[in-house]
Amino acid sequence: MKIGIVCYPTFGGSGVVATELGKALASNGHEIHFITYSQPARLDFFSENLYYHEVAVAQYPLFDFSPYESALASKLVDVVRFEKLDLLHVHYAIPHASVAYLAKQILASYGIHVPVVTTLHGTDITLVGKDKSFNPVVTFSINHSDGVTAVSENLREQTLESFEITQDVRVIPNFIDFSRFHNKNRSHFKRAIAPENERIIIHTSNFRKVKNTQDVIRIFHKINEVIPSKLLMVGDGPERRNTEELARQLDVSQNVRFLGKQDAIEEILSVSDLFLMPSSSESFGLAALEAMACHVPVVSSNTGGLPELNINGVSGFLSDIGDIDDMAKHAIHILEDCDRLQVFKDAAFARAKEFDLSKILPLYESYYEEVVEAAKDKL
Ligand code: GMT
Repeated sequence: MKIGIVCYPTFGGSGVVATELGKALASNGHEIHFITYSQPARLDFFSENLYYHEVAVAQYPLFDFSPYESALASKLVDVVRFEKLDLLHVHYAIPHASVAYLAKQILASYGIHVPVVTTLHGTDITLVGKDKSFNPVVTFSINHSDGVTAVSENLREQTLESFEITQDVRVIPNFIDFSRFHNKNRSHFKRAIAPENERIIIHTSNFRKVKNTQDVIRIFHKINEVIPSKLLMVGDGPERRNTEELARQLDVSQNVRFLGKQDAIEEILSVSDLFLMPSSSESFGLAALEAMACHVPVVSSNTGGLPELNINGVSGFLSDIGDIDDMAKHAIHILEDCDRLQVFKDAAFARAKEFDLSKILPLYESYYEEVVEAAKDKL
């Protein structure tokens, strides 16, 4: 199949899922065309089946806001027409689903009918999409997509509750590529970070408010009172400054390292003993799945789709949002005993195996076929 993929090309989860999906589809023989405003962060290798089309937005003194949507729609029309695509798969509803709808209408005027699949990733529904200023457009473009997927059952339910949806929403969860994410022996790195063999705790995110990065510091502060430990904070974003400040106030900075954005996240996960994810909203929790694939158990909040990934008492623990004491208690329980820690590590890995790319990729492929066939019947 010839598939166009539209996504945010950043380190965010939706862009990562879109890029990894495109790479996997290309390896399976599909021709994949990424259409984005810059090269996706993880689109870092050459494959004969992968194409990248950059969306350039014209600047003009009249524009206070550059008309990205118009530029993207025009690019989609151009790529679909000249590359003869069979399907467009857009990730993150805003603005990609409505732009795809516009492109589809323009293409129809040329006698070209291309079905559109929209994947909902989380904040496009749970935070941004609910805003009155976007709601009618999000509702319309979901209802006028030829196929809609959500990354968890919880996100599907939230979509149906928050919008007047007349369309089926298929759940296809996030996935993990074990050829990249697996436990690597990095003992030299572990020794450098934890010279006294302290436990290594990790958090990775884009440091947005929903990630509750200050709670990570508060939880670590409690753990560190009982268990010799180090905390690695990976990523960057708006909350980083406040989070660093709190680490200083609580006098734990000597045991906390802010590593900034890192490409080889699997290397850092491989030396870690516990992943903290106290988010106030999380449709799936891809970062937690990446940790579990590297044998790292997860102490998380119980929000959104997290209970569908992290099995309470097995791959880690779930607590109410903001319940720092409970999260610290669970973390200490996992970390204080070597044998118990190993049991949790094995269980986290076993759970991650259920989201192996090889299991999830066929779900997308068969969904694409279903959508393309149904669209042909409608003509
Ligand atoms: O949460 C992020 O850091 C990025 C965000 C995004 O929209 O790119 O991730 C969302 O999509 C991921 C992939 O489907 C999910 O695993 C994340 O849980 C989800 N984030 C939220 O819902 C807050």
